[in-house]
Amino acid sequence: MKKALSILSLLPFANTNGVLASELPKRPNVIIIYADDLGYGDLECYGAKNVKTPNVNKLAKNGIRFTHAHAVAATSTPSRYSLLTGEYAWRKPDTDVAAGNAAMIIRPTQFTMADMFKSQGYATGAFGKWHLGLGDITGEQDWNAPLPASLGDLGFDYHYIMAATADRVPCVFIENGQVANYDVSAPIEVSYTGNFEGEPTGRDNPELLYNLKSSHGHNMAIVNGIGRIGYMKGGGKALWKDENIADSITAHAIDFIKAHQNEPFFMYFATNDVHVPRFPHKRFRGTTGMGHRGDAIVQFDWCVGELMKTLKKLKLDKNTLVILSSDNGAVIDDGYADQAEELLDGHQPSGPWRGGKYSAFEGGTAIPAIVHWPEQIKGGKVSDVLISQIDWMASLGSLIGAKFPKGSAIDSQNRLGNLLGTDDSHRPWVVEQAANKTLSIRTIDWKFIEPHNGPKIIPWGPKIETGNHPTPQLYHMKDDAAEQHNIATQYPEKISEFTTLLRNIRNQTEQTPF
Ligand code: NG6
Ligand code: CA
Repeated sequence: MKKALSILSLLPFANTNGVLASELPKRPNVIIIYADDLGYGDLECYGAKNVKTPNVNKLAKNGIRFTHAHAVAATSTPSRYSLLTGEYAWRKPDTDVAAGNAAMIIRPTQFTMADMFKSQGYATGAFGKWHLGLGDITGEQDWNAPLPASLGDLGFDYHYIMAATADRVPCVFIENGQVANYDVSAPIEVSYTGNFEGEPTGRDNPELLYNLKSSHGHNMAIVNGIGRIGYMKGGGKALWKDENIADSITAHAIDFIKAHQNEPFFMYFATNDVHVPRFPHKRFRGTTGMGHRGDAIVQFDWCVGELMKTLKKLKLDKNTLVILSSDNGAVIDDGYADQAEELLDGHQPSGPWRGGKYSAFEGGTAIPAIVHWPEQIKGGKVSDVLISQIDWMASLGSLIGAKFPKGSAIDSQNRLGNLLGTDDSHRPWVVEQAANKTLSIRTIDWKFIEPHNGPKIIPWGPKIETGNHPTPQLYHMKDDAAEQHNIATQYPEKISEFTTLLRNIRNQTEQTPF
């Protein structure tokens, strides 16, 4: 980490000895652009052929594109929990894919990435998909009043978010702890146990699914002609239109940038794209031959372009650190009949990796990651260094000189040099969490998957290999990146080494630097 330190010494908050404040570069703004279910192979700069992503390509060209970056988990809620707290989600109960009426999973007493930026004088904002619960008690939220617990309690000065996912009720935006654009004439009720009298459902009224039909699940409430998970009543003019979600979160994010252009800001910009229901705005429809899924990637790229354009216009582009990534790997059919599979035409959403979203194989957590910061990063670099999103909190914390309260972010290590391209040493190991909570360890050379007795293919819809096997699996990633040849029986000493390492990590109760 030596070289990283030399960069830090240029920065005012790391070392101000003997230098006038006016001579120092300004603290960088930090934007995390967090796509949903965007696979390793979904971007042009990662080899995608059937979709153009010029705005993301430009970030990669002028920044660092990582080829061995990992989300912490193969689904959204645990990945986001870990990114925002620096703690493995599997340490904490109730961090699996959350319902739309889950209580807020990160508790206000926890030190979050937003708290960290706020503690250093940053303005902080969250936009788009949340999926980490709201309010104090699951199922007890009154959506017609300010919520008793929301992102304001987690260090965000401002938020404009979706409570969970676009396929889960309530289908309304939450702005600073209350329903945005609230419609007094249509009080909102939400349930994940039973329907409200007189409300149609996808199951009983398939003729009302005029925008998208489901392929599995998604047959409860109908909003905007699309079946959802969970039941909902009311909402009126506050209900979102899926085709406008990208526009809406982008417009709010741009307003936030403009409002805070004269002070450092941290923005968590989490898109709904390319999660289901994929229903891009009509100006993106048909821009690829891949149907809604491909067009949603173009819509995502457009959002990136709008944010970058705004930064440029305000002359903030040079000193804004942008990190673009995804919360988990790719899925093709995730429950709506959007022809994602039929129209692939050779496109490989997971790139070279086996499996996809949900999976213990690499496709579950191997994700695109790009870091862009013209003031400090020369650009044009492709980095093969092994990194994990678990470290982003400690790394960004070190960049801004934040102090961590004892017991916070215990799994997050400062690997800032990796992110800025000054340190190419691999993380010694990365822990990956599959949807069924199977843990794997990835090193640059090896992949170890702990045993699990479940089915080989997800039994409830998506055609994805789970990675389950009743005995430990071991792959030599240098020769077998596609995890085809399980060589566990040939290397008993490796199996015992990884089993012990995983046990030690599981038992860890405080930060233990490598
Ligand atoms: C699944 C949903 C899927 C998606 C996923 C969570 C069904 C049939 N499938 O249960 O569509 O919402 O949960 O995805 O309901 S995540 O990216 O937010 O983790
Ligand atoms: Ca996701």
